[in-house]
Amino acid sequence: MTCRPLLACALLPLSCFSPTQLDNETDASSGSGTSADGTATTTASSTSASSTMTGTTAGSETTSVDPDTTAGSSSGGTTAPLPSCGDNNLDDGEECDDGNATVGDGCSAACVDETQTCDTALVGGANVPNLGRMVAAGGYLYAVPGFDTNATGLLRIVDVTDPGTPTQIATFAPDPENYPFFRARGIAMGDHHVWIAGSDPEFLSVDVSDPGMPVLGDIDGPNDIDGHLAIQGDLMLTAESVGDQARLYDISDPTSAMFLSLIGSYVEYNVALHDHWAFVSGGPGIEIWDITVPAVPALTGLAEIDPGTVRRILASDETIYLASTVGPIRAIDYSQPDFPQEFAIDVGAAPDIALLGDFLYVPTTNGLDVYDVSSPTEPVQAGTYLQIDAYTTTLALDPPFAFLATDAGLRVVEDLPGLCEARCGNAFVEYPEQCDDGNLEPADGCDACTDA
Ligand SMILES: [Ca+2]
Ligand SMILES: [Ca+2]
Ligand SMILES: [Ca+2]
Ligand SMILES: [Ca+2]
Repeated sequence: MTCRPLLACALLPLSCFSPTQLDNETDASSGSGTSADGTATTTASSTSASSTMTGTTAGSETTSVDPDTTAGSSSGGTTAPLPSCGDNNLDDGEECDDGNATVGDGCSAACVDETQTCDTALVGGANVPNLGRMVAAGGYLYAVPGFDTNATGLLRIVDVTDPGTPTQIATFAPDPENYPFFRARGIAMGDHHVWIAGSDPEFLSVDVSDPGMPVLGDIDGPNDIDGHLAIQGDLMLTAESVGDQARLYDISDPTSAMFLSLIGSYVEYNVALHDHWAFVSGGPGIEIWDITVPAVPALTGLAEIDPGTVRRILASDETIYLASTVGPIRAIDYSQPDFPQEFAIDVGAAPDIALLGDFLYVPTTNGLDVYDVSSPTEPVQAGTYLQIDAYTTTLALDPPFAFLATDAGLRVVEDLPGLCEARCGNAFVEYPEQCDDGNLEPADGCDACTDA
């Protein structure tokens, strides 16, 4: 098991010094990009800086990673060797100093800790069946049931603070006397509250300040059928699969959502929010609405495509991504919001996707692919994990982990590109590095983790 140097190791101090990692170093220094457990780590030759991980949108699961807080990280550029590295004294800027210039003994010739690497691996799983939509935050996973609604409880809360052994700690359902027919579909995270869209009524919020003791916040809205929702800040957009328009709410008071406006033309099945834009998929295609004034939304553009049944719609600053029942993952350029244009991307087909900064996560039949979409029209495969023993239906991200709901239960993969930051000098090739020889010396074939 491997860790991000700051985030994961703070959470998992014992996991950061697994002896198995030493096995990786031979492979890593030879630049093969294949870890000891057989995980194929594709290291593509892209020079794009891909460490910007703010402004995340994964459905409505919002996570921010500030790369500036990760001290000592460098995945490119020119990093001068530390003059004091190798003097057996831990100096500023050194993660370790074992008094030698040997690579592969746990402390590299650049005084970078070799035991902490972005070594993509399956770290855990649990037989939590019938997981539907999920959102992950703060060491907990919140999930609504999948299509088989025989599962106990509407909302399931899984403790993943030890990702090797996820444990369901609580369930929640509204009072069955008053809400006998409530059925959940979409889920998103607000401020200390999980919001669930469903049917009869439209939505509810659950206070998860104490994840082991979930408490009903709000429950309201017109009757809906199998709704989805998106949250950004204090705004929530809900949609349903049959008829009617999407609805925008102010959820600054999570115990009392305030209706603001209607969005969309008709049959608005799935929704996304990004910046001051709302995206709705429905009968006419993908509509782009300007919600700068949330109470008075304005239809700005329409991509006239057959969206099918949209499982997930996500947006970055200029690109919309769709996972639907129609064909492969699709992308729409909305840099001109009044003239959105679909363009082809080759990232496969999947029932769900997630987006974190410049990285798009696409489940495969037996795992998960990661694409660098910093140039959206030319996605670069940045990593993959292909040893999941079951078919993935939905996913959620909470760095450094990706959580996959499969037909065999929950699976947890860690340290995929975008969920783990590359560190030049740790003798392990991590995306977007082209090499890592464990030193920062130039003119030896690997200079600043770039082939030279
Ligand atoms: Ca030193
Ligand atoms: Ca050493
Ligand atoms: Ca490295
Ligand atoms: Ca070198």
